Amino acid sequence: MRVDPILSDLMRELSSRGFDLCGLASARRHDRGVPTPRQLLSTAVGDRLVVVVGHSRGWWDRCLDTLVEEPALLDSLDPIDEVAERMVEAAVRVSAPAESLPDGAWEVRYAHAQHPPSMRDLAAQAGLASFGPAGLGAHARWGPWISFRAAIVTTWPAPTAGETSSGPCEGCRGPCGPAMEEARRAAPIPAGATRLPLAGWRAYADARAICPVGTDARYGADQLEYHYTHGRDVLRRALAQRRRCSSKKSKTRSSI
Ligand code: B12
Repeated sequence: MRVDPILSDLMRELSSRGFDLCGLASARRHDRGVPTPRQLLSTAVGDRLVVVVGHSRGWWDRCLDTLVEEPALLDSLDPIDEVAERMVEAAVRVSAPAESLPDGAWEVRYAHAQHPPSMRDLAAQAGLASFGPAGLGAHARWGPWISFRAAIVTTWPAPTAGETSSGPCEGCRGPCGPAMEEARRAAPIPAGATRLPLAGWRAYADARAICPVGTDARYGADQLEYHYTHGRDVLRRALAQRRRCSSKKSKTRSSI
């Protein structure tokens, strides 16, 4: 079986769903640094190629579109995580039908799962982000306004070496470090936390916004608040706004 056509199809399918920040990494290299439940491979198998799935600001609109089409998703535990899962699964299904793969199916590991892989490690390996003094990943074009959603563990051999792009944080002693320290002082993160302290989220967001790279790619107000708080009310507000915009557009169209 030839890897390249399926891989290009997969990248295209991911990109058509708004995942505009994808790359390749090695499962074995990831596993070296992380504890067992978060590892991608069992010790019995050789190294495998991992497709790292992330996005910049634009993906939010795709999510809202999906939620408008399927409002029942709003009742799920975390609607945005649910949309991410549906999109990644659809991309895999369309580009790599199970019957074309040896040794059974691929495994998709989500960034939001209970024992997630280290998306920071995978993003660095894939050359998608460099890490600055605050530990935030930043991309040359989008700065820190990027998120990582999933790792698709394929049955293909891993790339022999990781990407070597230096990224925008290389040599930067930028303002994010002190700003993030300030946020951590103002709203300390308790050990084992799975959410940021709600009262302090703006300080963490400010530490991201202080980065001079990708300022035109910052998340919009609702997107930002949701990323930091996961508030369902934020999502409802964003959807209401979207409906208002589309009804205004259709009124304008009908009056032309
Ligand atoms: C759990 C988690 C958290 C916990 C962190 C607990 C802690 N010990 O700090 C909470 C909810 C508090 C949190 C907060 C934030 N997180 Co967080 N977090 C995750 C998540 C879902 C899992 C991490 C994990 O267990 N990985 C598995 C282990 C093996 O890998 P690891 O990389 O060693 O994991 C450690 C670090 O990643 C650290 N951590 C988690 N988030 C962040 C963010 C920063 C800036 C730093 C320095 C460290 C850090 O916590 C992990 C456990 O110690 C990841 C997604 C993922 N799967 O990687 C996102 C992720 C790492 N977080 C992210 C972000 C943006 C943040 C915040 C800046 C804002 C936010 N949206 O909440 C803050 C900053 C907090 C900080 N430490 O300064 C992004 C980073 C993207 C980027 N551009 O760099 C990720 C990749 C999520 C995503 N969808 O993109 N996070």
